[in-house]
Amino acid sequence: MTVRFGLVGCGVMGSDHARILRSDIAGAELVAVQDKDWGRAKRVAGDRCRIHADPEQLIVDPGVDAIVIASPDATHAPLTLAAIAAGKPVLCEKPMASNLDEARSIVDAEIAAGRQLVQIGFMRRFDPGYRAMRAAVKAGTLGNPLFLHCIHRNAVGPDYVTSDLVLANSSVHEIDISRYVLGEDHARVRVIRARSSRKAPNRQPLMMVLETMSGVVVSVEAFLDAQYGYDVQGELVCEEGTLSLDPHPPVRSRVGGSDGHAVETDWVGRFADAYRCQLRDFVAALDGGRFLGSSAWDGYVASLTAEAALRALRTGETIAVESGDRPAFYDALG
Ligand code: ISE
Repeated sequence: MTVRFGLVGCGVMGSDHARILRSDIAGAELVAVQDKDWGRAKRVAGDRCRIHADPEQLIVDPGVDAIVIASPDATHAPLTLAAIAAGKPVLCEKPMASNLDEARSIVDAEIAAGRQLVQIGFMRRFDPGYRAMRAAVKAGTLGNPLFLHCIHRNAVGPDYVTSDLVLANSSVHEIDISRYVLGEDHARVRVIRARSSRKAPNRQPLMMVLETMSGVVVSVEAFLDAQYGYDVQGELVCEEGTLSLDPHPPVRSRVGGSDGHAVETDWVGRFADAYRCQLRDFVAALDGGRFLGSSAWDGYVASLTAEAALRALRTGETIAVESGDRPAFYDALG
């Protein structure tokens, strides 16, 4: 079976998804693209696929079987709803929605459609390190988990990103991956601001602290302006030992008086394998398999928790996370 893909958004992530679909995924073909910048769409399309001026047109194109959404965040929810209405499976970049009403409407629309159509691009669920952590928690090999420490540093964040947006755009990854690794929801959240770096006076590095229902403490440093590179670290501390992500590339260099590993410049390099596996498994799910990534419900809970974190940031208080019961539709998906 060949799945014919339509891609909405040809920026950094969209062009990487296009590259992966073309070079790494058996059973996938990129047949149509859309971007509000025609020149950018043309560069990604090459001479091998159709270009649509309008994303909704691409979604209903009868020659397109499945959609990848990598357009700006504010468009994610309306386009995901359009894909559900067209009955087409959709892999949508995070965050799933810009507000909770939108997020809930996606969950409701998918349930009404009666089958799973939505996967959210929380690609870290396909990273082998986080997978190993989840497996250890499930099997209890190191005893009960006590802490999950996360570090999320970008080299240089864009100017428009405020401290608020850091939570919705970056820390939302840790919100999702913590639920994935620990297998449970969060109960409450607080956020502490560090002083601003002189390199980025318009925002503050943040420390988010989440507590899970069973009392595991999750610490998340979110620092967009670390200068030296893109650095995601994680350590799971259990009763009988710890597991840490190994963020290093496979080679180590000795050069110019130093001995060590290069640091990636951004998430595309750091999570290259995860992005590839995410698309490979998405295609496998469309070919009769099971969706292994974040569901629309996971996307909704991530948005809800990010909103609670935002309130915690603004008020300085500890805020309860009240996601409510997972609909039976999602329980049945496993
Ligand atoms: C970016 O939008 C991403 O999705 C990356 O995965 C994340 O690490 C980065 O902080 C975000 O800005």
